[in-house]
Order: sequence, then C-alpha cells, then structure tokens
Amino acid sequence: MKLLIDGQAVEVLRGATLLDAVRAAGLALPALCHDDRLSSVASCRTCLVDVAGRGLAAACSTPAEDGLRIAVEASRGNRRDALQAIVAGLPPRALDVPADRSELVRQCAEYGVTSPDRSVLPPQRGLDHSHPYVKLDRDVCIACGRCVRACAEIQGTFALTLVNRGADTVVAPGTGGPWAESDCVSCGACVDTCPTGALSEPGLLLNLLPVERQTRTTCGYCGVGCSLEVSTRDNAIMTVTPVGDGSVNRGHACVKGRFAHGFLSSPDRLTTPLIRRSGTLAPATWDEAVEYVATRLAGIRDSDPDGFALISSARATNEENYLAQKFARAVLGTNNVDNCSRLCHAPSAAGLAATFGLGGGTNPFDDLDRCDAVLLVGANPTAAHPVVGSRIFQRVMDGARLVVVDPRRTFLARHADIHLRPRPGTNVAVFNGLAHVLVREGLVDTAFLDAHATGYEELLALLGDYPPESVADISGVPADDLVQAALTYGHALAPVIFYGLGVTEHLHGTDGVRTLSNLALLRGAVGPGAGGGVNPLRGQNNVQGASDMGALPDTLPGYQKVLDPVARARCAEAWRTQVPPRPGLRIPQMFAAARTGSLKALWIIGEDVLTTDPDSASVRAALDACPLVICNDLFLTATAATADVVFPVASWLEKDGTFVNFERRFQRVREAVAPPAGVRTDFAVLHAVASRLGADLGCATPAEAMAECAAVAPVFGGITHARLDRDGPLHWPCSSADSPGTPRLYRDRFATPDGLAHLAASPYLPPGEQCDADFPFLLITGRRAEHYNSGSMTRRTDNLRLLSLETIDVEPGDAVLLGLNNGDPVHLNSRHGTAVLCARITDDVAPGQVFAGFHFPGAAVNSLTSPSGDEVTGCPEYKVTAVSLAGPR
Ligand SMILES: Nc1nc2c(c(=O)[nH]1)N[C@H]1C(S)=C(S)[C@@H](COP(=O)(O)OP(=O)(O)OC[C@H]3O[C@@H](n4cnc5c(=O)[nH]c(N)nc54)[C@H](O)[C@@H]3O)O[C@H]1N2
Ligand SMILES: Nc1nc2c(c(=O)[nH]1)N[C@H]1C(S)=C(S)[C@@H](COP(=O)(O)OP(=O)(O)OC[C@H]3O[C@@H](n4cnc5c(=O)[nH]c(N)nc54)[C@H](O)[C@@H]3O)O[C@H]1N2
Ligand code: SF4
Ligand code: SF4
Ligand code: FES
Ligand SMILES: [Mo]
Repeated sequence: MKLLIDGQAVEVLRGATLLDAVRAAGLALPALCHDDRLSSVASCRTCLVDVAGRGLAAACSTPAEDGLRIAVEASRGNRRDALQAIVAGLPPRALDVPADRSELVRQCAEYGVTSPDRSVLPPQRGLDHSHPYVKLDRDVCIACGRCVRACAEIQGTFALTLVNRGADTVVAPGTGGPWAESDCVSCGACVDTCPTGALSEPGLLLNLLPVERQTRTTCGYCGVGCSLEVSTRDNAIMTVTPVGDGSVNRGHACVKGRFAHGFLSSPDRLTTPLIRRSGTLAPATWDEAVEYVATRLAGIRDSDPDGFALISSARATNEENYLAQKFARAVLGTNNVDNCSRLCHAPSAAGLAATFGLGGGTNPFDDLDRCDAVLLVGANPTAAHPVVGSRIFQRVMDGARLVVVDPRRTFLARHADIHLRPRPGTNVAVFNGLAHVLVREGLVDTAFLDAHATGYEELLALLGDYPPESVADISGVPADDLVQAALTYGHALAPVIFYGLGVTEHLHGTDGVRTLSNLALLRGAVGPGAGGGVNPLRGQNNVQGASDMGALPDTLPGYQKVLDPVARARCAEAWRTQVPPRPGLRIPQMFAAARTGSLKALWIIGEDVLTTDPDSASVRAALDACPLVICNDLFLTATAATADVVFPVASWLEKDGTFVNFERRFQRVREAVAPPAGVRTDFAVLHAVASRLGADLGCATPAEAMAECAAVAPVFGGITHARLDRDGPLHWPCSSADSPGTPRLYRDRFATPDGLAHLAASPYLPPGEQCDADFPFLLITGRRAEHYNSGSMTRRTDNLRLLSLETIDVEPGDAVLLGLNNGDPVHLNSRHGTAVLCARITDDVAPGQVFAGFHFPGAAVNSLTSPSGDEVTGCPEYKVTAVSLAGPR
C-alpha cells in the first residue's frame, strides 16, 4: 500500500497502521498508550495525525489504506494538547523522572509541554512499595493500561486491572490488596512498558544517576538463554532489562534473570580461598591454595590418574567447561569428568541421539509460532522456563491446542484442552498408548516412515499390548482422555513436543525420551516432515554447553566418542599429549568409587552435590571418604563446607565467554561487573592449577578456548567469539566459517549413520520405587518459580521475600485424612532418609501424591530421594520416591 506522509511517498504492508506508515517515513510520533507487542486501545490521543478528507485519527490504531494523505507536522498542536491534558492531571514530579526512564518526559520535552502551576497539587494517591521488585507510584500513573495488557498478553498472568473512573483511573492488582499479595510473578514486563515511571524497580535513588555502562549478555540461570542488557554504575548493577531484537526471549524475562542479582554483593560471598587445617576451613592466599592442590594432584597424576575425578559446572561458560575437561584428560590423564546433565537430561542426549542422530532438541523455539498443537510432557515451564511458559500460553490464547501430560495440575495443565495425569513413572505406557491410538485411527504418516525411519514393524508388534484400557490400568489415565490426546496430536497439521524432567528423571528415562520421540516420527512431525519436532526444555543456563564441550566421561568435545581413535588423535594433536582411551566415571560412579576408597581426589566445580544429588546420606559418605575434595563456588555451600580446599569464583555476571541454550544456540556472555577483590574465574583457577602442575592448558583467553574447541570439534568448526559478536547467536551444528548454523535439524535426513530415524519398541517397566503400607505416598520433586536449584543464589536475593521456605504440597482430601492444616510441619520418611517441611494444601497434586522443591538445603529433601537411576544413563529417579507423612500430633 502506498501513502503520502507530509508529501513523502511510503509503502507499507497490509495490516500496517498509520503509526507504522509515519515511522516508515522516518518520522516519530508520541504513542503513550501503545506498545508494538500489545493490542491497541487508543485511549491517550497523543498519536493524533490529520488524515486528508477525514480529519484527526489515532495513528496507533487506524489501519493504513492505499492513497491516504497524512499531515504529521500540521497536527503537532493536537498532539501537544493531548500531552498537556495528561500532564495537567499529574503532580509536577512526574516530569522530574529521568528522561531515559520516562517516555512521557521525553515527549513533553519534544513538544515543549511543561508542568502546570507547581502550587496546584492534584490528589495524592500514594505509593505501593509492598513488593520487593515492582514499585507503584499511583500519582504518576496515566491509566494508559500498557502494564495491564503486558501482564495479560506477554506474561499471561492477568495480575493487573484499571480501577476507578475518569481522572481517578489508576492501575491496581486485580486481587484488590497490596501488590505483594497479588498474583504478580515478578516478571517485570509491566515496568518495562510503563511510559511514565509510575511502575519502577528498586534502587530508585541509584537509578536517578546516569548509567555508566551497558553490557549485553545472556542470563545465567535457566536454559532458555534470555538476552539481557545490564546497566551498571560504579561496578554495581542498576537494572537488568530484557533485550528484544533477535533474542529468544523477544524482550521478556523472568524474576530470576531480571531481578535476582543481589547475591553478587551478599555478605556471604567467598572472597578468599580456604584450606582445611586441623579439621577447619581457614583462609589462605591464592598461592597457598593453588600450591596445595597442585602438590596433592601431582601425586595422583603420577601414580593413579583415574584416582582423580572432576565434576564440571553447567552454570559455568563453555570455555570453562572446555578447559575443565581438558584439564582432566590432558593434565591428569583421566576421562573421569561429568556434569549435572547426568542429573537432568542425560536421557535426552542418549535417547534423542539414538532416535535421530544428535543429542539436542530438533527445532528452534520460534517454530512454536507455526505450530497448531503443543504436546507438553513432564515440564512446568511456567515455573522453570517462564519465558517459554508465557509463549506457549500465548499460542494457546491464539488458538493452538494444548495437551499436557503431568501428574500435577500445573498452570498450563489448567489451560490445556486435555490434561493427562499419569501416575509418576508410567510415561512409557502412556506414550505407547498414544502411539497405539495413532496407529488404530490411521493417523500414521506411512510415506514419511517409509522414507525416513526404521523399526516400524517391531513397534507395531509391541503396540498391540497398549490399548487405551490397558494403559489406563497401568497409568490411571482414563482411556477416553488418552484417545482425545492422541487425536489432538494426530490431527494437528504441525504439532510440537516440549518435555522436561518428568520424562527423564526416571528409572526408564531414556525409554521415555525414545517412546515420546516415536510419536513425532509416526506423525511425520520432525526433521524432513512438517511440525515442530521434539524439544527438551534443558535446565541449566549451560547444561547443553557443558556436555557439548565434552565434560562427559565418554565423549570428547562435540560428542566425539572417547572410544573413537580418530577423535582421540585429533584432540591429542591439539593438546600435544595422549588422550586416555577408556571412558571415565559418571557422577554416581565417582561417589561409589570414593566410598570404596579408589577415588583419591574429587574436584567439584559449581555443584552443590550434598543438596542436589539424590540420597544425600550416601553422597556425604562419599565426600567424607574422599581424601581430597576441592570446590569452586561463590558461597560456602553444604558441599563446600565439607571440602578440603575451596576456591572463591566469579558468577555469570562477572565473566566472559559463551553459553549454549536449550535450542543449541551459542550466545555471548560478557563481564557486566568486575568480580569482588580476591575472586577469580573458574577459567583462571584451572589455568593456575595446571600451570603449577607444570602443564600448559594453552588458550590464554576464553576466545582462544572457543577457537581451540572449534578446531577439535567439527560440529562447532565455524563458531568464534568474533563471529558471535559480529553476527549474533549461532545454532550448532555450524561446521565452517560460512555455515549459517542449523536452527532446525534434519531437514533432509536424520544424522544417524544410515540417515534414518530409529523408532523404539520399548515396553513399559515399573519405576524403581513402589508405595507400600509403610510408605503409602508418592513424592514428586521439582521446581518452584522463585528459587533456583540449590538456591545458593536466589536465597541470597529478595526472592527470599517471595518464597521463604520449602513446602510439601498435599492434596486437600489427604490433608483431612492426615489432620493437616496449611503451614503445619510435616515429617516425611522414605526408605533413605527423613525431612521436615511445611504443609501447603493444594489440588495441584493428586490424592496419594505429594510434591516438594529442593531449593532449601536445610529442608534436606534429597535425603529422601533414592539412589536408583535411569538404566541407560544413570540419571536419578528424582520424580518417584515412596514416603510416609506425619503431621503434628
Ligand atoms: N525457577 C526455577 N527454574 C529452573 C530451575 C529451578 O530450580 N528453579 N532449574 C532449572 C533446571 S536445572 C532444570 S533441569 C529445569 C527443569 O524444568 P522442568 O523439567 O519443567 O522441572 P520439574 O519441575 O523438575 O519437573 C517438571 C514436571 O514433571 C512432572 N512429572 C513428575 N513425574 C512425572 C511423570 O512420571 N510423568 C510426567 N509426564 N510428568 C511427571 C512434575 O509434576 C513437574 O510438573 O528447570 C530449570 N529452571
Ligand atoms: N530432589 C531433586 N533434586 C534435584 C532435581 C530434582 O528435580 N529433584 N533436579 C536435579 C537437576 S535437573 C539439576 S541440574 C541439579 C542442579 O544442582 P546443582 O548444579 O548443584 O545446583 P545449582 O544451584 O544450579 O548450582 C550449584 C552451585 O554452583 C554455583 N555456581 C553458580 N555459578 C557458578 C559458576 O559460574 N562457577 C562455579 N564454580 N560455581 C557456580 C552456585 O553457587 C551453586 O552452589 O539438581 C538436581 N537435583
Ligand atoms: S511484574 Fe509481571 S506478573 Fe507482575 S504485574 Fe507486572 S507484568 Fe504482571
Ligand atoms: S527465563 Fe530463564 S534465561 Fe530467561 S530470564 Fe528467566 S531464568 Fe533467565
Ligand atoms: S498511542 Fe495512539 S491513542 Fe495512545
Ligand atoms: Mo537440571
């Protein structure tokens, strides 16, 4: 469509507004009630323009039409009047807000609008500062409603509303009371869109000073990998705001990435190395600590390299993980290196690689936009991947169908078309049952299978055992619901699967991943077919990367097998030393070796194993038995407190490197603030110890480490810091400098040796733990939105005001039977240990099942969980523990 804007011809696409057309002409308009991401209300009138032959129109909401002639300059006075009318209702201090924090202030300056007579004060409507992160100044609110729409349309929470009438209209939490008691989940979207500063975040005084530096980086909490802009002054963080353009998060974020950075300056922060002397950890210099560790490790290297093991951190950068596995292999001479992927999505890596060829998710997250049905299995993204949770919810509000498979009634389950609630540990039966119905109803894409898959005959033979009625007996899922779920997935044109730990953290987690992947293959909804594929919601900020870098006992960087002599030779050449040929120990095997006395030293980089690994009593026994335990952490965690040496290290906001998010996307991490005095990066610590051992790890900088990794790992061959800085994120595989990366895998063929996907005919097998008369309840463990894993960081921020203790969710009927009230202490016993938690009575959980987080070490939830783990990968069965409950007597 062609329009004339102040005489200048512009062309815009169908669906554009006059505001778009004016912008296309290179002109700007105030638009105080408008945000491109939100629906339009056209209430402020600050965007008025004159349309020839029609008169004044609100540009934000008037559709552009071919041939329209728009007068922008001539209508300036109308916009000025609208601004003046808004300002007339505000106290003068509304125009004292710094210009970079207030669109209103900037537009008033542009239009020469000033505050009315300073002696005339409009009614004081007051502040609501009850919430730790979102502050409301009602007097500065212009009732544009952007916050209300942002909360509903971006975040999907509907926490806000506009109350009162006329000039008294003001934003308020929908629940009526103070903000702190509202439904707000502290995502910050309302603050970001507020055009006046009526909504702001803490540190107001600091924020009145100009920003000194802005650093673009990647969030260091979860695997979504949100792009964030960190504003700092005097080496302190002022604000962290989400980045829009080209980011996975599209300008949105969550309470952790956006607000939970207070841990940086916690008084608990470790700032000096510690060495255990006469039983107690005492401060030491860096020289002393490095010397001590190197001397002890030299003895092990020279006598028994496999007496050393290293747990690398999925919280740390790729470059640090690359260096950590190189340290174990090239300096100590052992493949005993693993990372917390073992506790998390190791079954995804194994299952997806066996089925499709590569161990990562198949599609970019943006493919969600073109999918018409979502199958969400064993994942609660609303809490654990909030930006993903919001986007799935948006798609559902836009009409996509949603099937949720989760024993608990999560937020998205409440909004699903169909919610299947299997008994924990029965996924494989449910997935086989869904496959059975796809076959029975003729919803299998046989042409796709003929061209791209093997194993259909074997699968068909197995599926005969899984009619919906049998699956109902095993899983408790009603047969009709199972059929409806299969029909929804099967009839969709482009269905997508997202899944989480509810699939992997089981005795048969890898079977779960494979039988779930079967559905996408049967339907032809992955790789060369249409549809959004199969996508694990990987957990830690860099768990994908830690595994990619080869911090695994059986794979070198880029998933090259330790057993492959060609791969070993490639690394040996770059590292100028032999690579040990035998795969190393997994984390549970490391602990077992420590308990039997064969492990002489364990270096734990950024993992609080005593809090987060299962069956804490056996972990403690392992740490106690191991002669040398070294920890790198920001804090003296439960694990660090048992160590012999502790190195104080920098966090994601204090260092340089890259992370890989859940879509296989390499993204830059940049130092926004310098670490406190005395603190070093994991990168520097590894270098220091290696050099004291007389070894040179090479790669002096993170950029050089990435370059070396690209040289030894063909799948990352084209990835360099320089390129990421210049062109932005890259999805692996990216094998050369001219490869654009691979957001969507397997467009032509699968990556297995025969190019075909492999359907899995895996029968249902029962979980490791079963309830009985002594342990009649089934405990599920998982995430709370406010805290992150061990909680070492989030408990040292104001998130503690949002959630201050661990609770046990109990179904209302069970609570009556047990005589429990909300907040009562509940004594839990399992076959492995005990814990005491406060009751939270909710119908989120089914009768006979209870749910707890594991974010408070004092609550000791992992003393309850069992040592059984996935038969293929050893991933712990965190989701199924038989427990008994006793309330106060
Ligand atoms: N706020 C917050 N965010 C986080 C984290 C955090 O600690 N806090 N941790 C990060 C990490 S490391 C990870 S790995 C991710 C994890 O993210 P998710 O995988 O979403 O996490 P969980 O809450 O552990 O488990 C997901 C769901 O599995 C369900 N479930 C349990 N058993 C079964 C079963 O047998 N079948 C099915 N179908 N479902 C089952 C549970 O009810 C739960 O709702 O989150 C990351 N993000
Ligand atoms: N019951 C139960 N237990 C579980 C789970 C469950 O669902 N249920 N989930 C499991 C899963 S999926 C995971 S991933 C694990 C996570 O378990 P952990 O990895 O132990 O948990 P985190 O709290 O993420 O991080 C560990 C430590 O790393 C430190 N840290 C942060 N950044 C850095 C850094 O850059 N360098 C170094 N050196 N340290 C750093 C933090 O201070 C923290 O103490 O928990 C597992 N435990
Ligand atoms: S912070 Fe997020 S959840 Fe809370 S009111 Fe604002 S938009 Fe809604
Ligand atoms: S969704 Fe994940 S990556 Fe994004 S801000 Fe929250 S914790 Fe960080
Ligand atoms: S921005 Fe157009 S009416 Fe408010
Ligand atoms: Mo995880």
